[in-house]
Amino acid sequence: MLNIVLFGPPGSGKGTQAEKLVEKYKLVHISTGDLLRSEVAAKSELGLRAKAIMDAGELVPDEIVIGMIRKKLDENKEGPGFIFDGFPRTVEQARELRKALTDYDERVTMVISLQVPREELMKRLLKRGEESGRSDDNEETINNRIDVYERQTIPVTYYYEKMHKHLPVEGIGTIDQIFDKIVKEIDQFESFTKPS
Ligand code: B4P
Repeated sequence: MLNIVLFGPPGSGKGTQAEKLVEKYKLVHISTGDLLRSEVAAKSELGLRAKAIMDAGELVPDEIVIGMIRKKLDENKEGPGFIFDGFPRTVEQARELRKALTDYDERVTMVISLQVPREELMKRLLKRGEESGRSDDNEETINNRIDVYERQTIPVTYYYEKMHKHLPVEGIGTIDQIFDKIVKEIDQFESFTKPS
């Protein structure tokens, strides 16, 4: 299996690039943000709990997110692999992902880590907020989401750096230019790590 974590701050292009990667590599796309938003839309108990947290720009508790991921892995265990988009966002989530994949004799292959400066993130998310009306895409919440990312999510990069799986990619430019850089990283990493 090819298991890719697509990592980066809010607005770095994870969701955007994940869609293109899924098409190219035929992987199963798991976006914890999308899963949570569908719970919110369905007004489920989990969704009602998650909405207030998401609107504040905070992270939903690890056990909720990990439960959702385990369910998705179980439903797709025969597949070609996964794109994890927006997950893991804490070191605890990264450890739990490792455990869950180990249960299927699998592991994270690599982490593509999109690098985008704060001003650009703010610009993109404010634009999306205007176009889509997403309730967490307003200036105050975006600032908090980026702060939360720096505090709670950046440590995940050190976790994967130690395993030599963290691959930074500059996330500035057109969507296609960034996609080409990501594909290059994936193919290069695969050719280095695959037994010949
Ligand atoms: P997410 O849905 O993951 O939201 P996001 O971080 O904003 O990323 P997204 O993928 O949607 O945006 P993208 O960068 O592609 O999370 C939302 C909330 O859910 C979190 O705040 C948290 O509360 C909760 N949550 C999710 N996962 C969790 C977890 N694991 N643990 C706990 N809580 C969790 O795109 C942004 C915009 O930029 C788009 O409009 C796009 O068109 C544009 N864009 C993309 N690439 C561009 C480019 N190259 N140039 C210009 N614009 C570009």
